[in-house]
Amino acid sequence: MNQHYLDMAQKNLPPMFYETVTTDQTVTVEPCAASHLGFVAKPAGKHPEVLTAGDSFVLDFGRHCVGRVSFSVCDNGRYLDAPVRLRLRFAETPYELGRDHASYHGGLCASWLYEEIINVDEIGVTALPRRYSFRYLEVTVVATPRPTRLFDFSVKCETSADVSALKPLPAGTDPELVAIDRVGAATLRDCMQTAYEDGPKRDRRLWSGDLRLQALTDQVLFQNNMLARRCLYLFAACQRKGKYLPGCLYQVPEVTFDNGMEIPDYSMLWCVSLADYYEHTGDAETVKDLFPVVMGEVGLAIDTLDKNGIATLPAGGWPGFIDWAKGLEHITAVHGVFLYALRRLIPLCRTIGETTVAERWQTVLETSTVAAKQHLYNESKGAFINAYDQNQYSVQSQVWMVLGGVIEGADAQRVLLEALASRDSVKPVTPYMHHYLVEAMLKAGLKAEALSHVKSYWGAMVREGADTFWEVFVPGNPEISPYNDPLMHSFCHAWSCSASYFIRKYFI
Ligand code: RAM
Repeated sequence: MNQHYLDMAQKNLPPMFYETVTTDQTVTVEPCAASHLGFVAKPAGKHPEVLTAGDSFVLDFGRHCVGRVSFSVCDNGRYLDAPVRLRLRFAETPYELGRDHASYHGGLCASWLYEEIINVDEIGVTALPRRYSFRYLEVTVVATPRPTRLFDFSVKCETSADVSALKPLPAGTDPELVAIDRVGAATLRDCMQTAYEDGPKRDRRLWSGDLRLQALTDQVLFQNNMLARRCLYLFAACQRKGKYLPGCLYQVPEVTFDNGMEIPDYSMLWCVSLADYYEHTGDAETVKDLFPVVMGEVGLAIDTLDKNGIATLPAGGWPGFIDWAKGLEHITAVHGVFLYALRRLIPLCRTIGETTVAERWQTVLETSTVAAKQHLYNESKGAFINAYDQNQYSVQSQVWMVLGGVIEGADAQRVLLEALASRDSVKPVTPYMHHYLVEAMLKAGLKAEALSHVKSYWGAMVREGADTFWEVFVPGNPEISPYNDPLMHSFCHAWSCSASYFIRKYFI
């Protein structure tokens, strides 16, 4: 670990902001075939104050919250004759309460699902030690010595986003965009903790691919440059020789990461985040300080180009991420990410006086762009394919070839629109990949299509009642899940917040 980078990360630990949200309102959770996730919440008035064993209610805090919960207990005596035992389930969506946790059949550990049995020993205020990410709280009285009163439920919300910095959209903005932006901002706010977390429910971790979209969107929302700088330094501290940056890291008990994890496209996007950061802040000092890490990451990508000049994927690590679409082949898209990064990093080199590096990378960019046209484009199909794998045809490959600058203008428009319309192509499943689809549309000059995609894709989640944007969303296909069970999904997932970026940067 690089101690200087760790120290810089520590110096940039941002202040936290707190807000208390209280409620006495409840909902009932009901199956609803018309809703995407299959369950809806219906208002059901105030919660009962006096409860006995077996009683249960679902509190609605009225908004998505990330924080610590407290409540009061009393049974009209001066002491509890025996502990009050409660079962608590927290949920970001009605769906998570509609599902019985025992039916969970996914791959990730079930302990991510919020479920607590707590025993209250004394009357007065009970404060729960864990941080939860939720809107709904189901309370069930498992056992109580006498009829018990439960009241004053509150949550102290935590975020490193200064919500007072958030500017309202101009009067007259399309109300649909206002609604999408509001949900985007709530998503980012609740993922902004001591780092940009991917999801405060799960994984509660800093991922470099997510970081890129969070920091970019933060530039148009809360402008927490300190948090962006901290996250750049956290990854820099984790650089290893001969390997790409770990895709994610943990902050506690100390900064650490999984040694087996390297993700080539995420590594390139970490470098792009530094370029984004510089363009927004003009902070050349940070760029110079972190530039050796960029040199190492880009140098590794260049050194491992194959004989055709195409990116190779690390053996043993992740074969690239790109998207969670099942069976997705990565090489063409990863090569596109590499070119995209070079295009952003060459000007960055020049601004800090690294002109020789800039020239060297410019030559690589040119030869690697030609290589992509020669080896990854299929003339008879008129599209990019994964020529190194099974010739898979995907939207993901077209998007990254457009963003990498391999194809431009009317040709770029054609490959994108044809892949989207095709019945044979692999389609994006995450809002993360949809971000890059919209970015590619904008680059190709498809501004009207980009706007209508933001409205139809992110807007569909809003129409489904989302308070925050979801980790995975395929309209009409709620069962799609990288973890083999949507119950594990994070429903406040940072990489989904970037609709706000597009709205504020391009559509108002
Ligand atoms: C998941 C998380 C995270 C993402 C990785 C690749 O575990 O959702 O956001 O970056 O996958």
